[in-house]
Amino acid sequence: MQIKRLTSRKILNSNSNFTIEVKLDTERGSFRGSSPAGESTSKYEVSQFSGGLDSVIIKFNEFLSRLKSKKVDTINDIFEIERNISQEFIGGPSLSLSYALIYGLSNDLGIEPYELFGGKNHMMPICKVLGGGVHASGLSMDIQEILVTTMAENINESVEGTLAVYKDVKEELKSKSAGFLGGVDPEGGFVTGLDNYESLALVKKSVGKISKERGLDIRIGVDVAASTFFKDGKYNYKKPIYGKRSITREEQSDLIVKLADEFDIYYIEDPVDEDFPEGYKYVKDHTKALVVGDDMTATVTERLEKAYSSINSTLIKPNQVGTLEKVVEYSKLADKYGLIKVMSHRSEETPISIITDIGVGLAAKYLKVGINRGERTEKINRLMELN
Ligand code: 2PG
Ligand code: MG
Repeated sequence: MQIKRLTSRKILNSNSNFTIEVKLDTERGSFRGSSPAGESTSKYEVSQFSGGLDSVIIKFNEFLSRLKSKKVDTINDIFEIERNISQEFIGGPSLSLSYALIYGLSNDLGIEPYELFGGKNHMMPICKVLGGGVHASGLSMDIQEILVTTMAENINESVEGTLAVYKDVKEELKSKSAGFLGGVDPEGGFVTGLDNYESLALVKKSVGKISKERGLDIRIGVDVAASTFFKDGKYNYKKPIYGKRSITREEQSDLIVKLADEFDIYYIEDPVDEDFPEGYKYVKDHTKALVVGDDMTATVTERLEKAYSSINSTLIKPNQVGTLEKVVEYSKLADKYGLIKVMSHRSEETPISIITDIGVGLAAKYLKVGINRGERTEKINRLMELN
């Protein structure tokens, strides 16, 4: 493939903030890549637009114009381009460029984007049902996310079962939760007036009901995103949980183990703050759950080298590190340590479904995504297409 023209411009993301889109023109047509952002970011992830979006776009367009006529024939050629991008563009600009190149190259080669990353591996969805934390502007529970997944082998069956839980939760909220007005957070999770414990109890009830109705093993997951409510050595809950509001790191680790036990939680992301690997390890050693690093690991290999033994699973969010070469390296390192990989959306998404292709190619076991809102459903629809 030969690059005819590359340009970038600003577009809106799904959470009413601007991001960058790169458009690639080749002999065969135009291909677009755009990058997401997160509301609850790790301190270890790259900044998306160093120095502000508008000035970055002006400078990045100069860089892009220098790529004119360049030939890109393999994913390694994309990695080579990434290596020549100056640090100020690593983040939103670099990733948007790489995504546009992936779409252009796969089209040129007559293959699907995931084939540039590996084979057609089986990936299952894990979907958000209730939203809290910063995603709900601090108006709902402290836990950022309650999610649902299934033990089904079939993707459509899993999506249908998850959707049934999502709808059942909505019906329950309509009838039982006075403050519920039907709203969802940026990832499609319902925003309620319930506290952490009540929220888990509500989802557990729907999970039990739908599991029975469908003969399907459905499980609960949480993204505690504990760093978001950790301050000065304490986790500060808005409403008491097991009678406590402000607790230490050790108490938090115990509390999560207790919740995991009571609600049979299968997936636990960021149970404690990002600088407390001992807490992740404690939860891993005292539950049967997947204990998932997100803020602590931030898709950065050096972070994973330090923390791998405290988790059994890791999120992969390409924009946390900003280049596809580093994402592929991270994925290999996760494999080396036998970790389960979870490809993840961000709270501020764009409409492309490329993370589904990357997850399938890299053999992630799960795709963490919303089951409502177009920018999320596009990614699930792509997953179902690859079923
Ligand atoms: C997370 C993500 C996605 P954000 O914390 O895992 O759910 O949220 O993009 O806001 O970091
Ligand atoms: Mg997270």
